[in-house]
Amino acid sequence: MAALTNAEIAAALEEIADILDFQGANPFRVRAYRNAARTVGEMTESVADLVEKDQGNLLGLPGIGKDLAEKIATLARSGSLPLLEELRSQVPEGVLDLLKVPGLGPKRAATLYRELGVTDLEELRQACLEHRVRQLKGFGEKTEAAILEGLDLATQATQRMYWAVADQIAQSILQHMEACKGIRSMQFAGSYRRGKETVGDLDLLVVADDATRVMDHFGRFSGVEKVLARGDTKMSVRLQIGLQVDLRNVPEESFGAALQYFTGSKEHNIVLRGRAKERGLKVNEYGVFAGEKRIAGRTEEEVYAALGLPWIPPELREAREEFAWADSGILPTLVELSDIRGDLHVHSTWTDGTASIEEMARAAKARGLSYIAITDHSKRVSMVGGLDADRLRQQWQEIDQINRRLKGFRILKGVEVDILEEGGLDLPDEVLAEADWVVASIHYGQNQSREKITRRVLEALENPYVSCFAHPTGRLIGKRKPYQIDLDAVIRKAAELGKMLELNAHPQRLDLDDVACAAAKKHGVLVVIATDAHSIDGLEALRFGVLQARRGGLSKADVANTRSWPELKQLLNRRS
Ligand code: DGT
Ligand code: CA
Ligand code: CA
Ligand code: ZN
Repeated sequence: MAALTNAEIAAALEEIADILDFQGANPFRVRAYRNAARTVGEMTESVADLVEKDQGNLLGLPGIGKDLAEKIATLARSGSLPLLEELRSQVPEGVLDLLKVPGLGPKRAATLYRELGVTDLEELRQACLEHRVRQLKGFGEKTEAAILEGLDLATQATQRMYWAVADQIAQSILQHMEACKGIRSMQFAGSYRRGKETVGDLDLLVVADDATRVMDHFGRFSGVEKVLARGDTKMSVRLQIGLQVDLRNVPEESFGAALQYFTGSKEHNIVLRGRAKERGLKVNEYGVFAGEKRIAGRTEEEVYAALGLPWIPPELREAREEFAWADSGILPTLVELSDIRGDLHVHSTWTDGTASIEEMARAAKARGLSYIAITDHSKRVSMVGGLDADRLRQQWQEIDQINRRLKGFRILKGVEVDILEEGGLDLPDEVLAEADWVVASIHYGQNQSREKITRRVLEALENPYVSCFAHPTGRLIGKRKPYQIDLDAVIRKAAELGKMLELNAHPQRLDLDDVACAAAKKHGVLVVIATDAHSIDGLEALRFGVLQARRGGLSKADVANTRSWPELKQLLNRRS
């Protein structure tokens, strides 16, 4: 039996934290499980493999002591954990979904459960609509309205999965399926292949002579909780982690057509069908047909060519501009991970990171990068020990020393300076002037009006020492809505002043999103793909950012950090 993936282990740890939280357990205990979930979730090496080699390996991970190491090892080996089973039996199914409603902490969720008997999101919606929530002590009309609004986000979050998590699952399914004899081709389609920031379900296509054997093998994948449906060529399962996976066995001569069809998007396919019709052709998941005759279908290239089109990268298939581009021969060559030369948003143990500056630098170098900017928080973020001018200058001295030791790599002296609630930056200009790279961002006053937030940001961009505006909308996918901001005005200002905008690559942020990336490109604003890594494994996020940039149609030239540092520096503050 295959071992659990990191994503599955992280989900189990997160669930323990949720239940403990809900039960009002000691916050430190809850925090320990959440931190462990984050550590495991961000790791690139398989925890199950680590455990198999030597359980002691786990003790070297940040925030994982003896007790947690044992629990993680049990999970990784057996796929379950007595503590989790025990906790699950103590709360009704569905009640934990309540915690996914933004602004609904464990205490309030527990009150709703205790006082109103609410056990899932639908019942909570009913309770809000019937105004029963506002009658509870400590809730009120405003809270009820906020919960109702948050419910939409929460419902989404229970149904869709972050791309990064879906990717871990998809890769372990592929690995499992590779052991099955007689599979000639195999590929995931759907939103996963298009690189959407969240994935509703996974769609796997195979070409094999013996569909029965393939489906039997598929059913033995360790993560399968339930077989939902099974026919001659199609099978659907639900995984324990909550994701559905559809598997289809298709004829070899139709593989390209099926791949095209099931990759979607639906909107892209509708346009494609229309174009086929104009040419007197028909296109479906079996091929392109002229009357009864199949004229294409084996490969995607063939399918697109039969319709007079070049092959279109899956990330662009959203019925936006891809057809217009294809027709005028200007489909962009999309940026690739290997184009990226440096990471310009990285934290260290000087604030809330878990690795030292030198460790982060060496890890980035090992990944093939040639520079990073250390951008720890400024003092306003007091919770994590944000840096004042003195500490920042001390940090820069340390960076000078490390730079002398490192060959073929450069650590830039940076800072993530907070844009203050009432406007202005958290550090004086004369300090910012000494930095190589200044990232400005908003952590406080996120509930202000659109005018106010936009004004704060435009002012920050006016500062001559600010290089880049980070995670521009502040959203957390499925968890926190973007703050009110006039992104168009921000993009225009950035274009005018030669400032850059960040595409924060963290899988829960991906901020800017694909549409905003395209808008930045249109205005000639350079996008910086940066990880905001708080740990060595956090550097992995670069590839999620690249995928989002590709969805926005960005080429190598549109992404600032595909350049060497000296080249990039020359473009900073260059007015259009
Ligand atoms: P998801 O799973 O919600 O993240 O999004 P998709 O895009 O993976 O959607 P899914 O799994 O329902 O279907 C996979 C692809 O199959 C979809 O992108 C396009 C194609 N498809 C499914 N249903 C239809 C349909 O009714 N019409 C057309 N033209 N294509 C469809
Ligand atoms: Ca899908
Ligand atoms: Ca599907
Ligand atoms: Zn940061």
